[in-house]
Amino acid sequence: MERTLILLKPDAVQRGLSGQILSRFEQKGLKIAAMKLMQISPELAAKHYEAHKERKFYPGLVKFMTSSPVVALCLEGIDAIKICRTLMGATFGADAAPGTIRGDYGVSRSYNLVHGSDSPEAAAREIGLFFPEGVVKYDYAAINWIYDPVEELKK
Ligand code: 3AN
Repeated sequence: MERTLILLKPDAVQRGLSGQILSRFEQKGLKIAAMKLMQISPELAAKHYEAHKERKFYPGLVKFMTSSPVVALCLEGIDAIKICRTLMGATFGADAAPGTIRGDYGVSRSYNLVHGSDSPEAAAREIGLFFPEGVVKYDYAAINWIYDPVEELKK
């Protein structure tokens, strides 16, 4: 099982799309391992977007991400990182394919609704930043119907 950090960005929350976007991840078969509505501090934004510090768009990105609350999620599943990024679509709504979250709900080159970790290393780092208290451990009732227990869930 792999974990990933997903953020429903301020535009998703303010446009009332949080539920619909979360549904897409849930319906695909990802388990919610942690979830909270939170205001990102400038300090947390700086840590989260450390890799983009020198980019021209960085100040605008931090301003946007700290302007209003986000829904932070830790999602879990086999290949969760890749699956979530496929569901999200290309970075900008204008380029993202129909059927993806960004393709269906947005057109902007700045407001792109959702963040998803792009590697296992980034996921571990980002989950630690947003959920320092840890994730919630529980048995997911659907798991044996999402995956073949013999072929896919065997240890
Ligand atoms: P993705 O979120 O698809 O992995 P990255 O990693 O290339 O995209 O960029 C990180 C974030 O920085 C994006 N989610 C987007 O919000 C923002 N971003 C990237 N490029 C630009 C840009 N040219 N103008 C404004 N924001 C940008």
